[in-house]
This record gives sequence, structure tokens and C-alpha cells, in this order.
Amino acid sequence: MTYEHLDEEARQILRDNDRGGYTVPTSGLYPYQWNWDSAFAAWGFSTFDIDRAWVELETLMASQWDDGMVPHIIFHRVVPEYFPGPDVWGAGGNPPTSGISQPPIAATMARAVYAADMVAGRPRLEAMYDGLLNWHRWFMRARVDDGMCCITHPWESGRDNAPDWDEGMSNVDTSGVGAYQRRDTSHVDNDMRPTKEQYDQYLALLYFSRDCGWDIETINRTSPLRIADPGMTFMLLRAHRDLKWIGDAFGRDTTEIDGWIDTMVEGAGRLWNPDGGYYDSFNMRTGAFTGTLSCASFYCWYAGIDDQRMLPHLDRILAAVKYPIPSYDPDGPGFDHIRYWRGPVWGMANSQIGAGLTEMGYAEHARKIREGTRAVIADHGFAEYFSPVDGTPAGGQHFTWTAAIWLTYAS
Ligand code: 2M8
Repeated sequence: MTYEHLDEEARQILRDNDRGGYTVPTSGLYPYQWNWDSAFAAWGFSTFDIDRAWVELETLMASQWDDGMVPHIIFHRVVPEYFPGPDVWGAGGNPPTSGISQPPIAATMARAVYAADMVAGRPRLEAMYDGLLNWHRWFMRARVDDGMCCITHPWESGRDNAPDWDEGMSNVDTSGVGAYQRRDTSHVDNDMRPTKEQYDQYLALLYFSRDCGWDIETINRTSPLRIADPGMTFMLLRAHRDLKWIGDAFGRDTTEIDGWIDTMVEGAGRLWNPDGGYYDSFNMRTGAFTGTLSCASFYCWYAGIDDQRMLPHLDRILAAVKYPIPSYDPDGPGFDHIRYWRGPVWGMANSQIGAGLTEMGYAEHARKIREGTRAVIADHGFAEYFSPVDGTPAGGQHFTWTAAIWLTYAS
């Protein structure tokens, strides 16, 4: 079966969501530049407009903070459709930005874009290297404890309302949050989004870090939330490996990155929950695993860790759902097939897990995931996410990263 019409639709989505130098995830619901969405967008653009692919990454890196952080949202043109906007974040910047980061996949995607443009792209990749290195250095200083990458806000993980954060978030004091007007639920059904209680917690945490003046040391010491996330850990480890590859290609000394890789391979091992028998999140404040098997648990292969112990979980889950891979274990107590990061399928996560499986030689598993990703998009369109049970398209439509991974991975 050919999907030429869908290839063209996917390209059109990227063009439609292009705001000139950066791509919004979808109009209305997410009207700004998001960090890891942009990296996926660059990968998608690399299949048909290589210059535009580089520009996407260059625009992202242009908003890097002096301390090395690359923010999770860049508010290029302030609009009323999204809350919380730059006034709430109070994090400064020109254009203004949020005060946290997001999964650092830009080095991985820069390498992928370069693979499509190895001659003309060489100086553009080289120009990006120092910024990426500084960002990774920031992560090692600000977020990595004992080799595990921690989040200080669920928004930093990209898996906003994953059950991983439930217990940690229940300790966040929301009494000072006050009244506010959410915008997301005016674009999307309530039952596909985080709850009001979770939004209160997101805001309370945001205010907490803002009141710390976004100072890393103060936040590290005092934030009520600090959870080591297998998703962030595996993606950062993967990105370190890709950054090292880039550095080596330009004859840079990559000894520092080698050290990070060693540290994080060890740290990743600490995220193995022996009771559950899977990679798990770990609450640094309580010293306990969160007991959550999620799509992030399957990122081990993507990080270059060949761990066969995760395969039985994958087999069980592949057999349990119509479309792989649910963002949270369908047998878990917090599973909800339609509510955002508590169960739905995310095509971009599949592309990462699938890449890891392919690289580790698990071709049959990789094939199933790719075919399932192709089927859910072909059957239900370019939605933000989908029910793993029946494919119901959910969240925003005409979605950038779904279009991007269609072009690069699923079609
Ligand atoms: C979602 O997160 C934003 C906050 O960052 C939101 O709900 O307002 C997440 O799915 C995140 O991973 C993603 O980058 C963002 C834009 O697609 O939306």
C-alpha cells in the first residue's frame, strides 16, 4: 500500500505550522515554539526542505540561556490562546521563555538532519556544537544526580500528567495558587487533558521556582519535586552519545562527554526497579520508586543499553492493545486510554523506542511498533496522540511531531 497522499498531507502540516523560523506543535492549543517538538520538526523538514530543518534547530538554540539551559517554550509572539504565558513564567528573555527545559533530543536530531545533508550541513552542525555541549553540561550540573536525570516540574519531562509524578505532586502545596483561566480545555475535551488539581500543582511548582529566581542551586535544594525520570535519563544519555559523535566528526576533544556517558550508564542502572522488574521513576525526595511502567521504561535501547529484561513487558503490552505503545502500562492502576500521558499512544515516542530496538537488533519488535504507528496514523489522522484501545484521535489535530515522524519513520 502506498501512502503518497499522507506524505503530502504531512509535509503540508509542517508548512502550515511554520511561523517563520520556528514551528508550532499545532495552532490554537500550542501557539509557541516547544523544545523537543521543534527537534522532531527539524527531522521532519529534513526529508523535503533541508534548509528549513537547520533553521528550526538554529532558532531553538538562539534562545539558549547564558547558563546553558535551552528553555522548554519560546514565546516568540505573545498570544492569548495559551496559559501560562511569559508574564506568569517571569523568566525573562528576548523573546521571553519559560524557566525549565525539556527532553534534550536536539543533538540526536541535529545528527539525523546532518545525515541528510552531509556536505552543505557540515558548517551548520559545527556552529551548533558548542551550544549543544553547553546545554548538556547544564543538564549534568542542574538535573543529573547520581547519573539519573531528574525533573523539577512535570512539564520538563514532556510526559506532563504521567502517573510517575502523582505521589510526588501530592506533596506540592497549592494553597497559594489563586484563580486562573486555563486555555487548553477550550481547545480540547476535558477528559483528554490533565485535571484541575494537576494544573493547580503545575502552577504551584512554577511559582515556587520563579520565587527562587530560577536559581538552580536553590531549586535543587528546596523544590518539593525532584524525581529521576527514565525518559529524561535515557534521552540525555542517547543525546550525549550523538553529541560525542558530532564532536568526534569535527576533531573536538570529547573526553568530557565520555565521562558523562559513563556516569549515566551507571545512573540508568539505578533506575531498575527490582520489585517491579522494569525501569522506573525514582522519587529523590522520598527515596522510593514510583512503581510506574511507562513508555519511558522502553527507552533503554534508544540509550544504547541492551536490556532483554524489558522484552517480556513489551510482548505483554503489544498483545494487550490494538495500537502500540501506550504511554502507561494498560494493566497499571492509573491507566486511562484517552487522558494525555496516562495511556495514549504518542507516535514520536514510538519512533524513539523503535529506533532503539532496531539498533539493538530486535527487528521483529521494531517492525510491530512501526507498523502499528503507521496504522494508527493512516486510520485516524495526524493527531497529537491516540487511544491504544481503539485509535480515537485525541488532543490537538494537524500535529507537527506526528507529521514529522510520519515522514521520517512511519510511512
Ligand atoms: C505538552 O505540554 C505542554 C506544556 O509544556 C502543555 O500541555 O501545555 C506535552 O505533551 C509536551 O511533551 C509537549 O512538548 C507540548 C507541546 O506539544 O505539549
